Amino acid sequence: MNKPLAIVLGGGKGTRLFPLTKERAKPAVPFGGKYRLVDIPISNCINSGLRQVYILTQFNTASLHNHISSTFIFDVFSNGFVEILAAEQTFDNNSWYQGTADAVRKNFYHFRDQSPSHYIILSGDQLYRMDLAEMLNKHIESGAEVTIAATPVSRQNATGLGIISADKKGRAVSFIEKPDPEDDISHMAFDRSLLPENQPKVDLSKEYLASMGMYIFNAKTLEKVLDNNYTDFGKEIIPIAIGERYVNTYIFTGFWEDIGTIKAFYETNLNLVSLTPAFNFYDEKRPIYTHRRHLAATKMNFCTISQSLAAEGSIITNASIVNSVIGIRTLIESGANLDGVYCMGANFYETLEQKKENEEQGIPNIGIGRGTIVRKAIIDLNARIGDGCRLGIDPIERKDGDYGYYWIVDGIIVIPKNGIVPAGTII
Ligand code: ADQ
Ligand code: ADP
Repeated sequence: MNKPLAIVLGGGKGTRLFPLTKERAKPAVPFGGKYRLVDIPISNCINSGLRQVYILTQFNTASLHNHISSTFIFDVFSNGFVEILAAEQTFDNNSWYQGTADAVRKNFYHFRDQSPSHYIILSGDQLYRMDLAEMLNKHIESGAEVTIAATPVSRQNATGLGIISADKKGRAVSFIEKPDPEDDISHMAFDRSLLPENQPKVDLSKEYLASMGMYIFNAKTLEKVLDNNYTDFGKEIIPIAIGERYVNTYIFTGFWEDIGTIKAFYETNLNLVSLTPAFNFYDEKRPIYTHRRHLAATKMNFCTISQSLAAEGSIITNASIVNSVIGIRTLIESGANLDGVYCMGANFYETLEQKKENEEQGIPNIGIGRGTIVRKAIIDLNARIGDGCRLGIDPIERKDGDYGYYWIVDGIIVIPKNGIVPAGTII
């Protein structure tokens, strides 16, 4: 009987999503108003019938632990689990995971206990909905030792990804990790007869097959290909395996987006509010699961809100909001004006006593203050944006960098978790 184990690569040092990963492990970064990044790969696993999932992360944080333990609870008969394996908890600090392959290798000891038949290795920072069971079936039918999920991309996008050249049957024959823009890779263009008929059509400009960073390995094969000191799948393990073994491709042409940088994260969140979002969170057959919080419905008093999402538990008063994602428990005060904002919301509501203390200390309450205007920003959890602030609206230079209580990344203003922006601030 097949016994696949899913392994979610939950992130290295998290520098690409900094400062969202300043105080939390990457899988716990809030996404889409009410989810966490890790909900996406785990939901794909559950919707594909995979219920044995490990999350590999450099470090665990209370937010990740709370989220996983209160969200993914299986009944006693299904043998399901979602377990976090953090480098710093299982090994000395000096033996942090050196890369994706190293992270998997260091945890074989846990995986072997499950006697898996296959390992399904997934990235923790991508948005997609894919039937992993179908990929596993194709992998088994093909007789391959390894299968790489691959998606068609243009030459321009090929630069940031691993590019696979495949033969007429879809077998991988060579691989280049992140080719330079100047490299001539035209010989790697794929044969369009490989495109699956039951999936969305592909634009002609997408001539190359990119690795989606998702792999299925026969369990014995993974043990063999990791029996060395190489640290990375994309840079080392996959190209070597292609040279030595039968490595197949599984082509996927549906929506798939890497959201591991601030820019991609911001754009993907804001795309959710477009009239026809690229990713459908409204699919009841294959939902994205998240923490059940039992929050009250969002209340809107005298607001103008258009093309925006508001997660539950928020109270929005006399505000104008367009093109924005409003996360759980967000309090927005009168006269606020948001455009192009992902506001993650808050972990808790402040009590009247806490609000009184804030006033005495001259600290704004959690939420967005009266008359504050915000454009093109990510506002992390529990941030306090005072009254009358103007963020991202005045014609001033905003160079990327760390400005203490805020960051600018790729031109996007980021207010870190628990950040305090005093009343009247102009950024
Ligand atoms: P990248 O995404 O650039 O390319 P990498 O930085 O290794 O590769 O990240 C892969 C996944 O592993 C991410 O989810 C990341 O968070 C996680 N990760 C990174 N270091 C880790 C560590 N030390 N411990 C645990 N998890 C870690 C890869 C492939 C490309 C492919 C793209 C598709 O190498 O070939 O095209 O993914 O996005
Ligand atoms: P994250 O930033 O990733 O959301 P946290 O660890 O800050 O995670 O929050 C986890 C839990 O801690 C939340 O569910 C919330 O109930 C609780 N919490 C966090 N901060 C406070 C606070 N200041 N007062 C009361 N509860 C809090």
